[in-house]
Amino acid sequence: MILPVITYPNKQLKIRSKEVVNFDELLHRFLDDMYETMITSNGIGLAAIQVANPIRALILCIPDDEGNQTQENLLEIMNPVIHAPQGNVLYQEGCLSVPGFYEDVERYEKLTLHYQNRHGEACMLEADELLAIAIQHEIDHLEGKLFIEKLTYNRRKKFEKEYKKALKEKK
Ligand code: Y12
Ligand code: CO
Repeated sequence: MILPVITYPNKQLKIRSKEVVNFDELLHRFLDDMYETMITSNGIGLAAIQVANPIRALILCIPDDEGNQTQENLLEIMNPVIHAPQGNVLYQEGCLSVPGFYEDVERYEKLTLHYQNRHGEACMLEADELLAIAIQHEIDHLEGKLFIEKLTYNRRKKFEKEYKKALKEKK
């Protein structure tokens, strides 16, 4: 089932999501719906709060070298914790909850991630490049933060003006 994606400035995006405790059929069905929603929307990452569920769950599907998003590359991540972040990198980010806006954001270059999979099993991965950036972007959603909050004052002002104008034109 495709779920509606909440967009800025919806206040739900500011909620700090709660730990996942039940790794049951309901969670599995929800993760499947998140995947369908993300792929249909041309996304590479989605946090549960973006579809109005305030739990610490996110999914990522980074395209391979040919640009294909295969289900083999799907990561389902519950209760993530970042360890040993290293370096810094700038990357132009976009978000399904802030449609039509892309801006450079600074992130850690590499990190280790501890998390649980859909069965509640403890997992660990080492991430760099786009995966490391996407993990940080999605974990920020779990904290109720959007990438636009990392912009400088002037860039944020420019964003608010452009975004409001785009919203008006959509109506
Ligand atoms: C690097 C930067 C950000 C992330 C987080 C995941 N972000 C996305 O998946 C963004 C997807 C996105 C898709 C859009 O739709 C189309 O391109 C058709 C889009 O378009 C519009 O808003 C018009 C914007 C964002 C991971 C890694
Ligand atoms: Co996002």
